[in-house]
Amino acid sequence: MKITRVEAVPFSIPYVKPLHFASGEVSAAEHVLVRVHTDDGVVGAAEAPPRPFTYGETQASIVAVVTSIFAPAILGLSLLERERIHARMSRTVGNPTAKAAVDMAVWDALGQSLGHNVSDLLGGWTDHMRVSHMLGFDTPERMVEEATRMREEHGITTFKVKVGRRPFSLDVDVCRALRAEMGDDVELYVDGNRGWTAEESARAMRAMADLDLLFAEELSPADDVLGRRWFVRRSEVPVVADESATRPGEVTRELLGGSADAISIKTARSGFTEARRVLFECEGLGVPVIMGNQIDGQLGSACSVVFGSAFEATSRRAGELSNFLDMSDDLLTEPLVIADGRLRTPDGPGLGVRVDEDKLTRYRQDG
Ligand code: MUC
Ligand code: MG
Repeated sequence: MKITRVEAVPFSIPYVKPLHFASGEVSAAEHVLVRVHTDDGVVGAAEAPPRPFTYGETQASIVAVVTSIFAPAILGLSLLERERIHARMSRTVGNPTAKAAVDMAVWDALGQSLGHNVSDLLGGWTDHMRVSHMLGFDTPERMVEEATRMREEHGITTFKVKVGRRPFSLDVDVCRALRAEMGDDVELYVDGNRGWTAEESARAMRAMADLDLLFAEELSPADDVLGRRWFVRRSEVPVVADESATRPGEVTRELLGGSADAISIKTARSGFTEARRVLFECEGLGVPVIMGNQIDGQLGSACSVVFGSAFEATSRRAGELSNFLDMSDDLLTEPLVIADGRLRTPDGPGLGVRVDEDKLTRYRQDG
């Protein structure tokens, strides 16, 4: 079970429907496939989605840090030494999605070597998650249309609505239209990606006070510490920290400083090893968690459901697992299927999914 090689393969798959939100937009999945090889021929895989507007990483920076720093740091270690692998990568600051992909590829290889699914190794709570679909910026009519299609085709009844940056009256109109057209049974929450000021956040939430929103995520800038506390004290709706709480230390600061009531856990930026730390910290403090999405492809979404279904606290709420539906294609041999509003945890050893080599050849960008 010794690590002999770590690969970082950049690939690009176009989106059929680009996603727009307050901090940026994504029109192609320009991700990096990370593969960890062992001396007994096992290959673990995970994907890193570069999000420069959130973490400063690019596709080229992920390839560079994985191949020039992380690979030499972990070669020769056993798959069982996951804490040592984590510690060696932690010597380098930042680069969260690059570290996470290496970590999850190691877990995938470990699961395959032991003949167990990673979800069972992590916690084995359940075999599926309810799915929440993220609605990007558009007109109220088109956002209602997309939500209706997601409910009809996939049974999804929980929606995260992107808000912020554009005039907040438009976002209020969107949420009002969704509640009116979709009815009282659907779950709605909003994510501002830091696009409003604290005062705008308060005004927008007052204007939507009758819409029974579940959560309000990252509405104002992460650095406006006092503004965020001011808003949290006034908000009737629980406030979720996403970009402001990407690591255990930041989670502590946000929660104990009174700037958040709940935490978004993203395997794409925490891997499984650090996502566990965030989860257990939140459980210890009695704080709700949501499985978030880093605009992942199917491999990344498989990682989210593997982790989310492993624990009671992460599977209690719908997880954001459906962005891959907007992509024109993907890398897996067996596509993930969302039906009856649920995504099943893939069966089988490791992550339970495999990369299709022909597809990788078609989409890889390194020659
Ligand atoms: C989300 O929850 O914010 C968009 C930007 C980002 O960092 O993640 C996505 C989704
Ligand atoms: Mg968010």
